[in-house]
Amino acid sequence: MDFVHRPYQPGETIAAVCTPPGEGGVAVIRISGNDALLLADKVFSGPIRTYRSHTAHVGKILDPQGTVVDEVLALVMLNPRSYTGEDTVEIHCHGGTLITRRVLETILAAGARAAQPGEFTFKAFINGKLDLAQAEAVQELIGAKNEHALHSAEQHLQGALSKKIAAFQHELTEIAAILEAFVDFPEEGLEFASEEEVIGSLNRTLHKMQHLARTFHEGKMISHGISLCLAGPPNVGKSSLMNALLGKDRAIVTPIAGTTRDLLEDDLTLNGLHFRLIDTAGIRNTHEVIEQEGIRRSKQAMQDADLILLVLDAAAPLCPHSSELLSTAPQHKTLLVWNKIDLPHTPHTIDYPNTVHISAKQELGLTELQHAIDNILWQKGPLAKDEVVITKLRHAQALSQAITSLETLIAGLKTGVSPEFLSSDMRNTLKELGTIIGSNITEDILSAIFSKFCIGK
Ligand SMILES: Nc1nc2c(ncn2[C@@H]2O[C@H](COP(=O)(O)OP(=O)(O)OP(=O)(O)O)[C@@H](O)[C@H]2O)c(=O)[nH]1
Ligand SMILES: [Mg+2]
Repeated sequence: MDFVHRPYQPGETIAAVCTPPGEGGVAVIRISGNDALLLADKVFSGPIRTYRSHTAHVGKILDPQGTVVDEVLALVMLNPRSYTGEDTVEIHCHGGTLITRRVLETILAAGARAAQPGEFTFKAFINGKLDLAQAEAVQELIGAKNEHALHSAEQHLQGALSKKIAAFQHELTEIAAILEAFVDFPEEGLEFASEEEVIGSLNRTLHKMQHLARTFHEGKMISHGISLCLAGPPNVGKSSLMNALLGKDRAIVTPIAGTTRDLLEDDLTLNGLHFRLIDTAGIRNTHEVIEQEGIRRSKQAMQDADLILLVLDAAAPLCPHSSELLSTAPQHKTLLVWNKIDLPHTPHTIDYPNTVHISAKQELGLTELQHAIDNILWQKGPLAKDEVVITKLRHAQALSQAITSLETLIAGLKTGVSPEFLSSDMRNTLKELGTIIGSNITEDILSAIFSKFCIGK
């Protein structure tokens, strides 16, 4: 990530294609920087430098010999009213791969530098148009694969997460001032507030921070999707259930036990969430080498999955493998699915926290299954519409560090540790909160964040 590390020239003019590669009606090339208008003026047929901000103009892109490269629409956005906060010209040209490249080459030949991945958003960040959490939300918004993820990314982009963090910082900064005074004049004790008031106030902020941190459970599901593993003994109908959920004939189904040998994956959207569905080989004792490897993978998949559908045959007696799976599968993430209820059967009397009865073959009970999945996932109830959730591991880690420092600070106040320690804990708390929105951030973290962006964003 060159542009983060090398001495950055803030106003340098860069250009890149912002639309996805391939053929389309239009492609957009963005030019941003101090010389954006000057450069665009060199290649555009009209007097771009005289255009008012936020106006669009039809014209031609001309190469240095005056040959027409393409007929385009030029959109002028003067600083600071642009995405990057700099003078920006967007060229809307025809959306072919070759023609787009020619237009871009003409602009680069006129003196623009090719933009690095994420560099427009990086400019927006350093020019104060977006804080870091908002810049990351841009990437989230582009990558959103379900309604929940989109909603959360929009919220973050509008600054909902940043506002929460800023509110924590604000509340803590007031106490920090009291603590600093305490460090300077320890003999006078805590001034302006009693110790109980300070502890009470810190605890209130701590609880809000803990509440936000806990939303990472939901946030992860929303942004990364959920891995859902179908596991169980052979022949119970795991692959049949995979097919029923997907609504297509994805996995091979036969009456022969041991049909599925390998992991089989597909994507599924259920109730606005993205699932990665994984069908596995039936678990049993076998001497067959291929099947053994399949079973090893099944067990690994169960461990890695966010959620397990443990499928058992309702119409057959409980086999030793079923009993073993029932006792070893982690209950908090396992839904017991009794399949084949269309066949004559006496219900098994097994007490398991989350249980449903279905027939994958006859597609009975699938709605109940969906509800049961939802209940396990949203154990704390569905998200409130305006609930701000943490979706990024980076934010979750920083928040968790901030919480730890704050807890140490509160414990220290109660036990009367030396004031220097208190203010050092406070500084750590504020520092960690700051990294979420982009203060005290190192170049390496910036690189890691912006290198995930695509070119043109
Ligand atoms: N009657 C009835 N038969 C079912 C049902 N679900 C699956 N079967 C049948 O059970 C047999 C095994 O189904 P699969 O879906 O291949 O079972 P599996 O668990 O994937 O089996 P392995 O891949 O061998 O581990 C097939 O003959 C299915 O038609 C059901 O709900 N009712
Ligand atoms: Mg199977």
